[in-house]
Amino acid sequence: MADLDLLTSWHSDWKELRAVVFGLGVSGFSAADTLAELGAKTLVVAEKAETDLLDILDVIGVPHLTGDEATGVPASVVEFDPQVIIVSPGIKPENALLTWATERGVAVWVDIDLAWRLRDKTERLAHWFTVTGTNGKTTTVQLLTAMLNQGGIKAEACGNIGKPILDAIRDPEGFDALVVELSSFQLHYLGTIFPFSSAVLNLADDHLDWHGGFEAYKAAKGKVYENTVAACVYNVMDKSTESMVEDADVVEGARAIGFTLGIPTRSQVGFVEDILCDRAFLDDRANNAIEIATLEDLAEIGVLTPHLMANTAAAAAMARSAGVDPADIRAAIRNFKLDAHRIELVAEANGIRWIDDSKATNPHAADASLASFERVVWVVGGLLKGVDISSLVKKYQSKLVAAIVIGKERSEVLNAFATNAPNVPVVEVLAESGEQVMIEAVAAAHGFASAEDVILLAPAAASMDQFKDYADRGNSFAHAARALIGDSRG
Ligand code: UMA
Repeated sequence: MADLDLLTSWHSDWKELRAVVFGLGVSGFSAADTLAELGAKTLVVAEKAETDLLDILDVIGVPHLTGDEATGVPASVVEFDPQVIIVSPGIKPENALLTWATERGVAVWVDIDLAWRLRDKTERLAHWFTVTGTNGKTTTVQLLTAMLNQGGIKAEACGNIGKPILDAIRDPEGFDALVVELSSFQLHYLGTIFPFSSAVLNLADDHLDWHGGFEAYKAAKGKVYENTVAACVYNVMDKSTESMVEDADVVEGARAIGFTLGIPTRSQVGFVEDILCDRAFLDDRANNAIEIATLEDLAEIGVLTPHLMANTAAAAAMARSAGVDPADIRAAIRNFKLDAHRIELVAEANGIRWIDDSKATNPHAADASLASFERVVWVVGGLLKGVDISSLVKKYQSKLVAAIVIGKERSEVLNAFATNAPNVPVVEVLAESGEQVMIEAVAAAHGFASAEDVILLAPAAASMDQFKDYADRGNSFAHAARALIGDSRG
């Protein structure tokens, strides 16, 4: 048996460790592959798994249990007698195997914990910049990565963004900085790490069914600030993020740095008219500020929305905490392009704009999207994840030309309109799944729109009930819209 307390380095002796990797998606596979490389005794347990991943496990000699064999507390796991379970973030905490582990005193880590212990693989010991929040995480992580790289700090984006952190850790050259997007799931399981700088961008209802309520969700997000070394970056316009910083135990000398769309006070980054300014990382911050960029620079990124401004301010604050020069931050902003499906203009004809914000998988994101336009035909609905959209419907009823409701289960959304916006015309899309949903949704939306209107896909819900993922949903919308208006891109 290995002593877990001694396993704090890539160069420790991992051979005696007995580890179960629970889940074989992206993060589970990277954990199993890493443990195999370290020579640890590893068993993979996954209810569902792609055969090509299982084939690779066979090649590298890692045993696995799948299907029925992997449900509940499998006898072979009890026999294997693990010291630690590396859990995939999507697995719910009340899972039987995790309950068994906790009762037996078996440690439960997420891949981020393993990565922290292994961070000294190369001589380049990267600083970690951790970013969470309900919305804007991915854009902020990408912006910060670009700013650090522009400033000569070799940085890589990883974590919930899609590249497992253990893949970044195992890069042969290593990095000076890892910009780690953390989901509330990963944070729920996370143990102790020491981020250089950390940020919670905002907090609103999401994933409440997974966490079992808002307080538990908030508690998970707040963990991102624990043990921060240099800067805890919070949202001045969202008091709950500031209170999380106040509640966190940080390393002595760490500073609380706010970001805001308003005028920054001391120790904040924000906007003075159309200039993004730093009043945090300069000696004379009582009387002075440094110009970082203008709104004209930010508009180079894409449609200039309040949340894009907020994400840029947050990323700039974190980059400044690492000493990146304002001129490098401005250059990174000017060269940056948003990913697809984030308030993306996908078609335009007869003065009607078709906007794909399929990434708006919760009401908070859809709120930011709806706030950005005047008159909207709204394509809404999908997997609601235990969240209520009534207040959103009420808030925007006056700018809604019509609502087109998609999703397998539509009654909650339909009720929200009937109760809160009875005058808004509502069309229910009856197609079951895939392309056909969007063909019908787009035709219905077009029937209501006139010049100057926006037809907005911002579903406020996840996509998996009818589509492969949010990208598939957005692509289906774009294809159907272009086909309808005769745009040859199809
Ligand atoms: N599994 C079980 N039992 C369960 C649930 C899952 O055995 O009850 C197994 C499945 O059979 C499968 C594996 O677990 O083998 C899937 O694991 P996972 O769902 O944790 O997904 P990964 O592929 O490991 O991807 C995860 C993140 N997914 C989730 O948190 C759901 C990815 O974020 C992340 O990019 C990746 O790790 C790398 O760090 C995705 C996401 O949707 C993009 N995140 C949510 C969000 O952003 O809202 C939180």
